[in-house]
Amino acid sequence: MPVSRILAILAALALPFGSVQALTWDETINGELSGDGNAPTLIGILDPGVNLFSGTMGALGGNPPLDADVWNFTIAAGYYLTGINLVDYSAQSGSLANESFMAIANGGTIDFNDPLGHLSNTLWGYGQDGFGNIYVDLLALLDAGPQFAGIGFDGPLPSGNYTFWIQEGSDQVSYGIEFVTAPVPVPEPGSLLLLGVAGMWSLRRRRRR
Ligand SMILES: [Ca+2]
Ligand SMILES: [Ca+2]
Repeated sequence: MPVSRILAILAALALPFGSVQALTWDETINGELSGDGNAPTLIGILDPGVNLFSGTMGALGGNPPLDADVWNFTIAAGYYLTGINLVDYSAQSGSLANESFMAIANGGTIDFNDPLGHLSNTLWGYGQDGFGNIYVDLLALLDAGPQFAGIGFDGPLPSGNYTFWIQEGSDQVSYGIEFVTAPVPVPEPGSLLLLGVAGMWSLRRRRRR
């Protein structure tokens, strides 16, 4: 078989894996996500790559009952959460001025009434980037928070169990949010070698003294 043919087959095989959408929760198919911070919808371990959550929350005109969506998920050992990306956000009223709320907590529950225990929380929606555009990097917004008290965190979220809560108070909002996981990189042999050389260097310096 010519090399070009083998390469073509390899490329065809690799393509579906490169564009694969892992776990998906669509409220119209998989059911309404929980509205109870003490009993979130249990998602389980997120798949490697993109995990899409889509649904609606709030209520038209802000008339109660307001739909909250809360889900619990686990980042597997050896992985971390590298992104929470907003891929869809539209208000039923057509308003472009909406600001919704989101919060994340460690563990199996999230307290709706006490933000002190939240890992982070903040407003999100239209206009968050200051130019009238949707600010799509929700993880960066949470990283920059908490906006309303809470613990705070830096960088990608490590493996563990988390509960995520989104809430809209004045409209009905349709959303699509991607949770992206990736393997925690292991040091490359080259950098290990460098560390080894650096270690020997410091040892030599110490011995010389
Ligand atoms: Ca919902
Ligand atoms: Ca709900």
